[in-house]
Amino acid sequence: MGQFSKDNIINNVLPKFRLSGTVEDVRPMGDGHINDTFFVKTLGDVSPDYVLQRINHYIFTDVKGLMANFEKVTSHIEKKVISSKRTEGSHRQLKLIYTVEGASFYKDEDDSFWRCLLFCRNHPYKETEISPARAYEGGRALGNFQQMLSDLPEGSLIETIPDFHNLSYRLDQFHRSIEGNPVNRLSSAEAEVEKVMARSEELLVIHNLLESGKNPKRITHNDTKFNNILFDENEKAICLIDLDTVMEGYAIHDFGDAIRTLSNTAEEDESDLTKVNFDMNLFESFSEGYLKEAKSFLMVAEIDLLAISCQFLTYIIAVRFLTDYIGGDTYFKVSYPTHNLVRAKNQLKLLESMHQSYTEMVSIIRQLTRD
Ligand code: GN1
Ligand code: MG
Repeated sequence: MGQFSKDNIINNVLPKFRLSGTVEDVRPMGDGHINDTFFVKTLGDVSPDYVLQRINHYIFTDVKGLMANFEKVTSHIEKKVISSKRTEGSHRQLKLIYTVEGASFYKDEDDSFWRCLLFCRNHPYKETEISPARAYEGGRALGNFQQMLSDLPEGSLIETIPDFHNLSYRLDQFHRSIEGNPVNRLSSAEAEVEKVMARSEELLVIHNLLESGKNPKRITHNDTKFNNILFDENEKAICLIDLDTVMEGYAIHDFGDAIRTLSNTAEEDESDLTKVNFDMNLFESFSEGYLKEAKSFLMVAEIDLLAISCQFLTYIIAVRFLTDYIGGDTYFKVSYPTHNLVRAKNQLKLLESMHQSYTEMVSIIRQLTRD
């Protein structure tokens, strides 16, 4: 559990929250690259289990604002769920557990920020063996999520990470890391640097199109890794989790990021690149589900960018992984020194595979959006 001992969590952190039941066990959970997440098991079957998270406040610098976003988003969705009277699909929601003092988070003496959620069971499945039915459901869940947040009043949410999917900014960071070369890793990443450079102009065109204002800003999730969608035992989506980056953004970012993770035939940090390929069937199923929900509110300018958004997001994340590798691993959690380089190589291979499939992707989106 890194620097957090189970005893410290049980004795000093959990008592600050309004939990019911007796804590039986605390263990690390999930594979997020930013926050620390723990599963809190309570004794017996009567009281619920919980998820405890230590928020990375070096990355999310305004924790108060972030938690205010969280409360607004979850309560807005909850109201929609209640009024729609729907019980299946993505119509359940994360539930915050307040501190005994009624706050949405607890700051301890070491300046760690903790929040607690009701545990929501994700029926386990293998990420490299996703069925088309699950992909379709995931697509619907995303479309539905964007739809439910579409009437949040403007200015409701703070920007938790400025310029998050801003490619021009990400490329500036990339160039700065190359110029600085702070830990002398540049020579071990030359081929990848070259691959990034080779696609920059072409993909900056997409960035410029977005900046030109033809695509409306919406409330979007911005971290739609497929494993941020929870599923029940019938492969029905429960809800989207990891809401820290929910803020104003572009619908296509969410679509592209979900496809980036779903359509990869290997895990994001697989080092054997022969295993990394783009899965067209999953792309098609997800797109079908997404468009079933989103076709009614998406503008033509957005639909036109759906296919390219997959390469766009894959490229942005590749740039971010490579920047972090060259810069000395200051952002994403790593388990070994070349972890970020391996992730960047993986994304660049996926990008290449998507690039080859692009024409077919465009025609699938066309077919799915034909009236
Ligand atoms: C981070 O926290 P996690 O692992 O869900 C990152 C995403 C990246 C992702 C790559 C706040 O998400 O943008 O796509 O890693 N989140 C943040 O796996 O930077
Ligand atoms: Mg996340």
